[in-house]
Amino acid sequence: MVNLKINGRDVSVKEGTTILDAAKSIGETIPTLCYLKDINEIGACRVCVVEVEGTERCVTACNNFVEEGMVVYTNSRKVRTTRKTNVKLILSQHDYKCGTCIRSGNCTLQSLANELNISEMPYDSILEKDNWDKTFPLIRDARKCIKCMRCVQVCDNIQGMHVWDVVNTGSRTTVNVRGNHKIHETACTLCGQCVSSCPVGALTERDDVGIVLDAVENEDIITVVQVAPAVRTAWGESFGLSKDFATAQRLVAGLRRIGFDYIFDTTFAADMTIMEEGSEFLERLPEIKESGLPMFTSCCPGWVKFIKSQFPDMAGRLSSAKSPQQMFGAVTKSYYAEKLGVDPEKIFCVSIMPCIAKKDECTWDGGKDVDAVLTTREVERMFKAFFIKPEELGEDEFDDPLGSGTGAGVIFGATGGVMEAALRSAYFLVTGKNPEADAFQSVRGLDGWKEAKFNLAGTDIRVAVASGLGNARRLMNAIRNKEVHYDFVEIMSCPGGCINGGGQPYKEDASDVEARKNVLYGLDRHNSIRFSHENPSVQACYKEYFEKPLSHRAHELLHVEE
Ligand code: HC1
Ligand code: SF4
Repeated sequence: MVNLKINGRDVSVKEGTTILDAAKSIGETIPTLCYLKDINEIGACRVCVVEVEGTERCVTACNNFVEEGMVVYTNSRKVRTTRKTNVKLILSQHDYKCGTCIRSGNCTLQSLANELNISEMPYDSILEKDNWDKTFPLIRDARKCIKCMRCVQVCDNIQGMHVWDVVNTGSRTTVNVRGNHKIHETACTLCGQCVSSCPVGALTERDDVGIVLDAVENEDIITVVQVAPAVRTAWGESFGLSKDFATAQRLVAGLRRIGFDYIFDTTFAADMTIMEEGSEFLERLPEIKESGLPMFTSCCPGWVKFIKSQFPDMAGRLSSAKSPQQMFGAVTKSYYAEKLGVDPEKIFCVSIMPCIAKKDECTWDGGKDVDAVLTTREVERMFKAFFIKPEELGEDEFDDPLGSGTGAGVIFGATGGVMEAALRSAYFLVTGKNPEADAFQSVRGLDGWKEAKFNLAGTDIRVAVASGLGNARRLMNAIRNKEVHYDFVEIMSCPGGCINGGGQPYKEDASDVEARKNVLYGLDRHNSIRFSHENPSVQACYKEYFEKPLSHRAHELLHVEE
């Protein structure tokens, strides 16, 4: 153990502990800006400076380690002055138009400037030119980038995509797309993990609230909105609501106030996906066993973009089933339009997703199924624009019949959920009997790469589940090198799955993701129906319209062309 003093208090911590963590262990706050635990610990912003007795200059606390007998001050006059100057210098390269910034209210730099009582700026601003293509789903505003390097590190080290880099030299040094390419020329998967880690408003999603509200206000248009599984577990965070209070039903009540005509649940379509994908898996199983190569899930658009650009030779092993988002749009504009007796052209289908890549997915293959995608964060902005006070909302039910989903559909939002839901129904399809609902729970949990083996009526099924694209690449290379053999593989591009999607509220730390996961498994546990094949609305949809999974009509509307 190492013994030191922080702000006059004795501290004893393990060797190799940073000054930042040592201070934290006794409840002393050192502010940070560029720091991201285990991902970006480079002291670039110099906001976490502290004074160490015997050293002339302040040192950064995030990447300097404790030493025996050290005497540290985290908020001395010298520290405050240095820290304030450092933040002012950062502000001088930042377009601090907070009144018009999407991040206003949850921007780390804005909070810091307030906390440090910075009320005037002695330095002239030097801003970069902004020439980003604003039609792209991921927006970078060069005038707001503070060169903290978080996006570079997350994209390099967690996602392994290497989209961002330090570019230019000298005073023109900045962060931008590697090699000064245009973003659409890169393999960016739109996972949005860089956006989630940006501490300011330099990286955001394209804001589509305007086109959605135009549709809502147009009386000739029927607006149908679907809510993704993972949104229900996170939407209340930015309003400071507890998980128990911020239910899907309260979100529905808020959406109704905005004026959507029909409010449905993507979980319904997740159950449809299981029917199609589960049946497809069983149909392909003989070939899977023969080739020794698995079928991959296809519901995560970041992953689909990834496999197509990084492992194109394996893209044919994706399930042909559309994602729940796209299936929902297709069912709405066929089966449901027919039920309503309206022209599908009059329906404007909106999705609320925890994801930025879904904004891209809805434009694939002709882009007819879904018309606009809003992230969970955009819903927050929409509620604020309508002066909706979520803490005063009552609960309202989803509309029928596309508004009911099973526990199996809800867990889609967490890594392993699609696999577990698919196995529950595959077991039924093979044996005619339901398994125990929790029989496949070993694929749960936030580990980046999980594997399991189950017996389906005498056949061993080897499955793997990965989340985070760095893990996905390792898994794919292992499959390619024949180091591992699986029959069915689920991959989600965001670590932990959609609960940690790039469109979710900004999180404090990893425990937020764990809490979101627990909500989804709780909803599954308490749902009276836990098998996709038992969803009465799905059963009716097949009976009245699609006949059976993998029927001709199902292939036409619920699968992508192979
Ligand atoms: Fe997801 Fe999916 S689970 S991809 O994460 O298959 O975004 O929530 O809606 O489509 O259902 C996202 C979540 C979501 C789809 C489903
Ligand atoms: Fe990298 Fe994902 Fe950001 Fe694209 S969206 S730059 S892949 S982290």
